[in-house]
This record gives sequence, C-alpha cells and structure tokens, in this order.
Amino acid sequence: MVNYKVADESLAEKGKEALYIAERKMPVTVKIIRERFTKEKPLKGVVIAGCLHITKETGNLARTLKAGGAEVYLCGSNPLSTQDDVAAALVEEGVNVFAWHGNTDEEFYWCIRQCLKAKPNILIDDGADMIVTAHKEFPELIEEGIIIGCQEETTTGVKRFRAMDKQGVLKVPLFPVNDARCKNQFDNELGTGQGVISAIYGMHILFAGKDVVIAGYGHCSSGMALRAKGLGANVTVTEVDPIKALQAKFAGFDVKPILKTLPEADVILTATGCKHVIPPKPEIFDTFKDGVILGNLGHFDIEIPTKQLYDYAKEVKPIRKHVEELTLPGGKKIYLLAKGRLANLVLSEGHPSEVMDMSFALQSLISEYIVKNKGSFKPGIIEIPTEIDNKVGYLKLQSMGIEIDELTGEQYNYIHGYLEGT
Ligand code: RBV
Repeated sequence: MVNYKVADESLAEKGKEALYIAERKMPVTVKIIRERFTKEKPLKGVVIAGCLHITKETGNLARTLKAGGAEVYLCGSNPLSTQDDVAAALVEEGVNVFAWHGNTDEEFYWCIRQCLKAKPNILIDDGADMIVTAHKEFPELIEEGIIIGCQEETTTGVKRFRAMDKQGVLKVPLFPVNDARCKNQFDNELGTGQGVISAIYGMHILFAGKDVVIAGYGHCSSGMALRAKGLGANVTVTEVDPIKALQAKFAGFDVKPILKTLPEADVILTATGCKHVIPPKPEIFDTFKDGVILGNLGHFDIEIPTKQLYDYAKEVKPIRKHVEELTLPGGKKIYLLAKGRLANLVLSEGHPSEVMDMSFALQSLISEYIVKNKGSFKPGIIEIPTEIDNKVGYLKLQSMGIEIDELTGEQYNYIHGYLEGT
C-alpha cells in the first residue's frame, strides 16, 4: 500500500514527462547506479525517508533507491518548492509522498511526521528539519536503533548539525553530503550560480548594465557573482569573512558593506546561510533604490527580512507568479521574489539535473555504505569517505566519455614522500 497526500493525483502524466526529461541528464544516478542497484538490491528491506525538494531530480533519486530495494518516503524540504506533478507521478510508482506546493508551516511538519511514523532506517534531510524533528518528537527511533544513519544535503543543514554535534546533542550518525567535493563544487557553485536566472525570470530584466549585489561569497554566492558578471552586470559582493572578501576582490568584484550598496542596487541576491543580511529596520528599507529586486537563494527565508518588509510596506501586490510588489510608505517600490524563499527552486525548477546527478549519486552510494556498515557508526558527524566522493567523480567523467591520467607508482610515492628534494 502506498501512503500519500499530494495536491492532485491527476497530474501524474505531466510529472512522468518531467521525470523523463531529467532522466537523460542524470546518467550516474539513473543509469550506472540504478542498473547495479536493480541487480544487487543493496537496500533491500530498508526504509528511507527523504525531506527534500520534490523535483524531477529528487524523483529520480527516489526511483534509484527503490530500485535498490528500499521502501521510500518523501516529504518536501520547503513549502514552495514541491512540483505537484512530480509528487503525483511518484505516488503512482509506489513512492510514499507527503508534499504539496504551498503548504503551511503546520502542514509542512505534519508531512515530516508522516515520514517519521514509517520508522525509517535512513533519513536524508535538506535543511535539518526532519532529523531535528526526529530528535524532538520521535526519540524512540534513535534509542531503539531503528535509524542507522542520516545524510544532510545542504550547507545550512550541515551547519545546524555541526552546532548540535558541538553541543553533544546529535544522537545519530550524520553524513554531511554537502561537504563532498562532488556536491559543493557543482550543485552549489553551478546550480545556485545559475539561479540568477530566477531573478531574471521574476521581472524579466536585462542584467547587462545593472548594479547587482551578491551577498556572500561562499560556493553558492561566488557562482552567482560569476554568472551575473557574465551577463554584463556590475557586480558588488558583500562578505563578513576577510578571506572570502579578498577572493571576491581579486576575482574582479567590488566589495562593500551591504548598507553602502543599497542606494545603488538594482538587484540584491542573498545566499549566505545567515539571517537578516539586510538589517530589518524601516530606516534602512528607505535607502533602497526605487524598483530594486530582492531575491534569496539560501535555504531559509530569513536572509532578506521579509516579515519586517511586509509589516512596513503600505501595500503588497502580487504582480506575477511568486513576485510581489511592495510599496513602502515613502512611495518606493520593491520587487520581492518567492516571498524570500529560495528563488532558485520556487521561480525556476531547482538546480539543473546534470549537477543534481552528482549530489544524488552521492546520496545513493552513501545509503548503500550506511547499510553495509550498519552498527559500526557512532553518533555525530562522519566525514564523507573520499573513495565515495572520488567514485562519483569518476562515474560522472565516465558518463561524459572523458578519460583522465592515473598516477604511476613512482609519482604516487613522490607526492606521498619527503625524501626527494632539490
Ligand atoms: N536542490 N535540489 C534541487 N533540482 O532537486 N535543486 C537544488 C533539485 C538542493 C541543493 O542540493 C541545495 O543544497 C538545496 O537544494 C538547498 O535547499
């Protein structure tokens, strides 16, 4: 029996088309790993719950886990990122899905609870909400050893788990998939980087000649700065980390404190993982340039102080899907994308399948690794095994028909030794 609650089951056909489009671009997850999983069934008898953006890419991850023998439960990791057609298609294929676009905070947690009630053995989170809920409300899953291992997909979630680990309250073995090179250098850098497109879609603006501010210069935001520059924008980066600020400067961007950028900025895009990147004060909102577009591409909706902006605005007018025009008391207009939620998933369809292929290949192989080594992990953060990270790299190259060199024995000994010098 399939357990589910989705928006509209009749969207399944449309969802299948979307899954098909992603399939061809995800050869590692969909072909190489799925074919092996189908034969070997390494996840047989295992229940896997994913709190992930319900997209055509996540759908293909679910299919691969299922092919490996797992029973799969899914809930959304953001109220606005669920693609209802994909959710319906997955239900038809026997995936237990609790997700619909536009659910309330209460419904969001209800969906998470439905997945946890299935007594999952492996949790795959994106933003930490499901695993934190398991700690708070389903401690028996941890105490009775039902959960054998967990994975976290995104930077924000990994930060939350590192904080839990430091305070000694992380009670499950946690694999920070986002830390893998195959994840953060591709999905984050290229996927979020390309997310500037969602700002273009929002208001259909020309980037060339615009003053674009990118808040942050981590993996996600550095990709965004590069793409905005490539489109001809004058890009200014804001940072709190001196080294990242220097990297941005030497990459050719202006670097300034955020408050100095506000009067000139035509577009402000945030991806810092921090809260209140723009301070939540009316006198600061008054310094915005009239017509500025505000978009966030970080995991949570608190980078742009949306709540305070809504409170201050004298009028909020939806002007197209997921874009609102806020009129401030002085008459200036602000265009807010996706209610401050991650615009790259809400306005566009999420990161392209080609990069998600690598992230979800990692999730698939780590799931297999957790099952194989069940019982040998201690609670806390467990670094992603380099062999698995490299394996995904090699498989991606193989799928692209690219060969690379291999170290000779002599070279290996040279770079791992110290005796040879001048
Ligand atoms: N993300 N998933 C998609 N197409 O399924 N797009 C982006 C997709 C993930 C990405 O890995 C990032 O770390 C996370 O969403 C942010 O919540």
